[in-house]
Amino acid sequence: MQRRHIERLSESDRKDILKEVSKRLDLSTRRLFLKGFASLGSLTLLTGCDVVDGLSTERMLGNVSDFNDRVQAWLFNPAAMAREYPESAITRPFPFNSFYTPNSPDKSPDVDGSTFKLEITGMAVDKTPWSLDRLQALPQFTQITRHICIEGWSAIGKWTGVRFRDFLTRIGADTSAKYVTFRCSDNYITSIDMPTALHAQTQLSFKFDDEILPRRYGYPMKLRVPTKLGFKNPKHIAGIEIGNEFTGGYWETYGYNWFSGS
Ligand SMILES: Nc1nc2c(c(=O)[nH]1)N[C@H]1C(S)=C(S)[C@@H](COP(=O)(O)O)O[C@H]1N2
Ligand SMILES: [Mo]
Repeated sequence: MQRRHIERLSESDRKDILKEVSKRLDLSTRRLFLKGFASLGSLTLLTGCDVVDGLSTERMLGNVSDFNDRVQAWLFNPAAMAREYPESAITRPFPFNSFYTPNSPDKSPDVDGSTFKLEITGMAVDKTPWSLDRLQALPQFTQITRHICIEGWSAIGKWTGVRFRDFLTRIGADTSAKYVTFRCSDNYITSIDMPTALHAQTQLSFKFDDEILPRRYGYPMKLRVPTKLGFKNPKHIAGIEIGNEFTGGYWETYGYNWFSGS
């Protein structure tokens, strides 16, 4: 497959793409993109065969508008479905990533599932904390999708869990609220827009590759959002908040250190 990089585009074309990308993103992601991509020209990350091999690079980068339509709609449009893959496409071993240094699975929080309770705050009728057993008794489904990290890698994984939309219905969440925020046991925070929270593929995941979600991948649960980039997929979720106040996320609060030098 021919590989053409966005660097070959003129500076003004690049700026136009950035603008287009950023328009489709929610506020927190937009800041990250403008800062990270503008400084590094990292759009290449999203356009290499490695990252989006499911699409023809030729078609995608053949011209700017084609890139806009196909790639961005697929990556960022909350109404679009993320591509699903066959079992044979699963990346094994699946990469690990974290915001803490050193970037090591051994540093992942060690959560005791037997006493664990998922906290719910904000705009929901029923804020009773949920035990793992009760959560896992809800109907579950499995999907194989691609996880894309803007640090420059992507991998295909298989997650099983509850449709997040169903969970929101169960707790009587006010779906007119703007944001759903996730607070994690490792103090990571991220938030997503309500359309994404209600997306059919957004999953509260309890299993990875048919195994109880390993500690490194977010035990006891993560939110799998295949229509968003990796950092919008919180692991080790401890609390969920529904509200109208913009809560941002870890990267917005602490800066974008991991962009340095890469
Ligand atoms: N709680 C928590 N969730 C997190 C992170 C983290 O450091 N802590 N890192 C994010 C980023 S940047 C990525 S790429 C993915 C990595 O998930 P993985 O280890 O399953 O590949 O988790 C996301 N969710
Ligand atoms: Mo990431």
